[in-house]
Amino acid sequence: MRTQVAIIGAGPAGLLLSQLLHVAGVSCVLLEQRDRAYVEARIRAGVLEAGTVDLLTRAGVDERLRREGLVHDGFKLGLDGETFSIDIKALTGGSQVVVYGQTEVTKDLILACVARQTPLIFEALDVALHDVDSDAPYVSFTQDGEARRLGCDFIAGCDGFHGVSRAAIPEALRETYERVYPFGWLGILADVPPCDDELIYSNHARGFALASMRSHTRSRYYIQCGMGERLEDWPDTRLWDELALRLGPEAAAGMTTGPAIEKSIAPLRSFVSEPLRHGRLFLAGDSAHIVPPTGAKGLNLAAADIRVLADAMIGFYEKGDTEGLDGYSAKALARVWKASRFSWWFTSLTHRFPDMDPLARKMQLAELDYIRGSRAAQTTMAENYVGLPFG
Ligand code: FAS
Ligand code: PHB
Repeated sequence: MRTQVAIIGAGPAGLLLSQLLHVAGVSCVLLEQRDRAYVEARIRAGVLEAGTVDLLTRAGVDERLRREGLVHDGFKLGLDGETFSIDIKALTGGSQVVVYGQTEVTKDLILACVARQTPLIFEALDVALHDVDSDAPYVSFTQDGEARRLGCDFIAGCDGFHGVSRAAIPEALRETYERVYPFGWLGILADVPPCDDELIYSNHARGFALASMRSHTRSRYYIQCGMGERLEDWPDTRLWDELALRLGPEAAAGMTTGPAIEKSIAPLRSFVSEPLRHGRLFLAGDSAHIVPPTGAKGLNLAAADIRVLADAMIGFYEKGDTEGLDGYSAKALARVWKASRFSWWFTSLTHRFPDMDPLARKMQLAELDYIRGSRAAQTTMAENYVGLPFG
């Protein structure tokens, strides 16, 4: 087998890259270790920046998103049960975000792959990268028990945090930065109407809580939980009660409870691996960086990487231009670090840290109180939340 771009991983990054390349007439093959049902069942992000919607439009997969996505002009911040709004549309001169689950984005992109006959190989096992620093790289893998080889010009490592691509960059050439947070997020998905028409991020003495949604009839909630907590310690009733406490009486009054259709615990970390390129290998998305989900940046940052990488690869094939490829890592990392900073800051502002002393708690409450009364502070928050302009 041979293609122009071998893409490892059929998450949002790999799938989006494949469709942007398809639209530009560049051939690619996607290698995904899991089966389609597993990939389409993953419950993850819920908020799309306008830049991500633009990319999905360019890839020609925005029809259902525009029909079903919920356009939001703002979100709420809660402080021990009292909430105030951050009017992102007014504060950013018109920018909005769209609430549309990553699960749906993935399904739309896979349907486009099928309709356009983009070679998407599910259950591709034992994927390994070879000769990435030569001009003839290739990927080996196993399909239906058969050893296969995929020759290519470039490899896009879109295989997430636990993938194999990042390790194909020699350790001596890699610099990694990591912070593991002393808590996780326990999330619940339920077919009940949301408690508010906006998302609510709540800092409560008992811990952080987030009220989100997937539609007018499907809600997504999270609470901060301890590192060692187990799902079996959190029956639905206990989780609904805790959410009502942490989100406060107003949100609780609007809350409809119901059986979880999904419940999971995710660890939180900040992670960046530099550089994003080695020879003919380019990393994008979670294979290169992880942010705590507080700022709703993970999926959007993956899309932002792909925007730069797709333009660079298309520029190479259309004009023989290598400038975009040579500048990819630095350009993508500039945005990665700013989004990582915002995600770390928003997490620090809203979560209870086990080692937080009384002064640190007072500082946290003072910062929230300052944001409540400052247009300048709210503008800073809003412009990061909607996604910084592309340089
Ligand atoms: P992904 O991890 O989504 O995709 C990588 C793909 O590569 C997977 O399909 C995997 O099976 C495949 N793969 C891995 N190893 C492979 C191998 N060796 N060979 C072949 N294929 C391989 N972001 C937000 O913005 N908001 C959120 O609320 C949010 N919540 C999250 C909750 C959880 C539990 C997690 C884990 C992440 C969350 N994120 C959130 C971040 C998440 O949405 C990621 O940023 C997003 O999935 C990144 O997309 P990809 O880079 O494509 O990586
Ligand atoms: C979600 O709906 O899953 C979601 C929304 C906003 C966030 C994080 C997660 O900041």
